[in-house]
Amino acid sequence: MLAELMRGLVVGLALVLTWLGMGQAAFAQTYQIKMGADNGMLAFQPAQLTIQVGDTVEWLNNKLPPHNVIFSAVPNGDKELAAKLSRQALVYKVGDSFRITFNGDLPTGTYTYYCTPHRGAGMQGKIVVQG
Ligand SMILES: [Cu+2]
Repeated sequence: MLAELMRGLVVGLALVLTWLGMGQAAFAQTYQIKMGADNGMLAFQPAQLTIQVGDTVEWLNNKLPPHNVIFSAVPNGDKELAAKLSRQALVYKVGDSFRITFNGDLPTGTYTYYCTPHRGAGMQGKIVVQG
């Protein structure tokens, strides 16, 4: 009797955890950052973004190319990760995009990045990933 009750509890708990996991996936969002603002400024738009673990960021080549995304700082000062996430290649074609999903493999915290050709013009951005 007790064993059956325990088994029922375990199955129930597993179902709830599965449901929670599915819920998280269902609520994961994709955010778009325009490279080159709509108003013609050499900027990422939005320049600052706060997301949750599991969310995806898409950089869209919007205006005034070429652009790229070089991570200058990532959580824990992980230079290897910064290099891995960076998109060195300049994006020339308007409408092209690339994405990064900030899943559980990537640490929470602050990611800062810039665009090489327009760094002097202040084209930089910040993403805060919350757990
Ligand atoms: Cu740029």
